[in-house]
Amino acid sequence: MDDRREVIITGGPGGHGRISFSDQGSRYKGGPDGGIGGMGGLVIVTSTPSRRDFHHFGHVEAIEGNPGEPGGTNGRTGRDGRPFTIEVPLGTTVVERTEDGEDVELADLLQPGANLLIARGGPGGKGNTGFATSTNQTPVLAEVGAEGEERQIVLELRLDSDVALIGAPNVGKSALLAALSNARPRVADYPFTTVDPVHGVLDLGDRDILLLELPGLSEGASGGRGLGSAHLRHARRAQGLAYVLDGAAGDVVEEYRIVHREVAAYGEGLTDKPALVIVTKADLPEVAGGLERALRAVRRASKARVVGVSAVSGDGLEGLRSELARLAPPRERQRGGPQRTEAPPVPVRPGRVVVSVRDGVFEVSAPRAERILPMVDVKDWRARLQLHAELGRLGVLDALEKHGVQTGDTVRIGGEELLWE
Ligand SMILES: Nc1nc2c(ncn2[C@@H]2O[C@H](COP(=O)(O)OP(=O)(O)OP(=O)(O)O)[C@@H](O)[C@H]2O)c(=O)[nH]1
Ligand SMILES: [Mg+2]
Repeated sequence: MDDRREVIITGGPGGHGRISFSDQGSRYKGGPDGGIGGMGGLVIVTSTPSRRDFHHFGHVEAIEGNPGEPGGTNGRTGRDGRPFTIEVPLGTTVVERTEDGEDVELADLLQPGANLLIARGGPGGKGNTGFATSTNQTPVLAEVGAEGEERQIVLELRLDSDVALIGAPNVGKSALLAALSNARPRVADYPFTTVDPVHGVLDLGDRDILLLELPGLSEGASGGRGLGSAHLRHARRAQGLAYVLDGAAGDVVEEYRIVHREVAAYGEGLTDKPALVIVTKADLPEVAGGLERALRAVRRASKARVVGVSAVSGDGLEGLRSELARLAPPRERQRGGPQRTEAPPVPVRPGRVVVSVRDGVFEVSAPRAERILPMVDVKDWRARLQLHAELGRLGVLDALEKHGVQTGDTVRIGGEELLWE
């Protein structure tokens, strides 16, 4: 099951501003009329029952919103980029990994159509109209659109359930699920038969309980090896945990300890959930004999309620049903219409001008200037002059002079290189 993804999500880039004059026939005649670029498109994550996991992402590791359209002539603003929607299965938790490596939960998408605005698009660039001043009636400068918000995102599917069945491989979880519910999972005499979590509905007469069998946990799984502990994410929405132990495996107390240790190592409060322990395969003669003693020992070790059952003979299943009912009392599920949420705005890079000199090259960080440079026609002396004046207004010249820039030096602003004149 493809139940976890790391993706970089970026809002659409803004459209570029336009350089244009009202009298197209003769260059620079008439007033400037180049419009502003459109806003980049939003990126939205929405949950839908039509998706079961994230396999439809394929190999995608980065998702970018639609770009805004460039500004037009006649002062027309470019069209905004259309919102882009990412579909995820119900039960997806959206987590942002911040720059300092912290994980922040942005939303839990449980309802069909619940959505999260995850990345806003960048604003469009100014057209040359925006550079007109009383002394410059023929501006030939414009800006490129700004980048959209960028976030490093972890999408994690956490399946819904009332009770999660947890245990070592091959202990009889699937056989138990089949005996209790409408589910018909594969039961086989080898470990890791169940590779994906399996749902089953247990009908209590007056209500249903949603059971979820997790694939077998193996010792040391939480150490990152194997898939064992990754599946525990699907226990996070459960009200209670049912530990399934193989009565025929020998030391059931040790078996309980191993599984419980894995659950504790996963963390996230799983061990704070109410728990029930089930010792199964009680039909086997070697189990039946010592069953009462085994149940007592596990009760002492786990401090939980403990039942002995057999999926084969059906012994103890009635009692187990009432224990499960008690473990998962009726609860209010989140209801109502689709929820809409918005991720907090990503802080914008401060507009400050910073110059650093490396290997004789003057590196300039100046967000405003960086957006003008790619649009400059360096073969046009007017454009070069106007750029110079604009760099003065933006404080870039002062900063460069402070660092001792001289004619002939290389200056890098954003991705663009200039020979200083
Ligand atoms: N005698 C007896 N055998 C059982 C019982 N429950 C399960 N088994 C047997 O134990 C083996 C494993 O059963 P499964 O239900 O597949 O075990 P599981 O825990 O789901 O295994 P994985 O999905 O591989 O982790 C099978 O051979 C079953 O027939 C039981 O109550 N009594
Ligand atoms: Mg199984």
